[in-house]
Amino acid sequence: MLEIVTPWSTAEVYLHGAHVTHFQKNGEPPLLFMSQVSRFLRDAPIRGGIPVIFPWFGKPVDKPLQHGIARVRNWEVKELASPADGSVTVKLRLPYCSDLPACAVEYVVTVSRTLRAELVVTNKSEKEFAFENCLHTYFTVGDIGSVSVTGLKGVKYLDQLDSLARKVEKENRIHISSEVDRVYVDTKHTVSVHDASLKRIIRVEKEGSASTVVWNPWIAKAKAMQDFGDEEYQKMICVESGNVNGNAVKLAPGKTVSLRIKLSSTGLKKT
Ligand code: TA6
Repeated sequence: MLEIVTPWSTAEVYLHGAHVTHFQKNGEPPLLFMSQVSRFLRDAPIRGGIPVIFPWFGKPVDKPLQHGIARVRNWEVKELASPADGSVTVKLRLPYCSDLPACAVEYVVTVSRTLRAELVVTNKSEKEFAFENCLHTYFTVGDIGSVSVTGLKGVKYLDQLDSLARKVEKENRIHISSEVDRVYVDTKHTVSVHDASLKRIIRVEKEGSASTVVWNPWIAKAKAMQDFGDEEYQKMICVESGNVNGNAVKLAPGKTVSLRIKLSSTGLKKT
């Protein structure tokens, strides 16, 4: 695990899954949520932080694992850089996987006042490589009941709790009062998490992403997950950025595609 310290923040990145498990600005609560009962096992994903989902999202019938293989493989450090501006950049590489088409997969994490992450995939094969990708980010909130999510009004979504029924977001401010598991499609919008309890607004900016997933497991699913505390649903929300379902990537031979997120936070405006 790499521990990163900058003049403004701290972060942690595990080589297992290229998994960012911690990012915290000095003087603020952690931005990323980590389950207190996460497993740290070779063949299991870490629960919390930013799981790197690649090359599929969810659990296709013909696939052995939920959410792809990248998050349960050991990545290699390709480069560490700490330029004069005080930021720290970590570049990781997914080693060759026999169960993947020939591709080069890199993940670049840049820590400063903000946290930036970029998943870069190059198709090294002779055929089109179709895949899904998603940076499945868990955010810390003070109390899920005092949270609202903006930036998705009018966006179409697939309701994972209703057999992927296609719906349209009607709310300017989405409040969470039960399990929510929605794949918003064809959206490049920045999404904000307004946390009245911690008095902060988290911004999730993205590039190279047409899908945003919003998830909170709520009570029953929280109890059903072994690596997630029964009450932890009150302290987190996932706002995930990627290309899933109908937004899956179709990468021509020799081409490269990037999925980028920039996570930042500011104090709530005094009203
Ligand atoms: O983020 C949406 C989702 O697909 C949910 O359906 C839930 O399964 C979540 O991902 C967590 O998946 P995981 O495999 O990490 O337990």
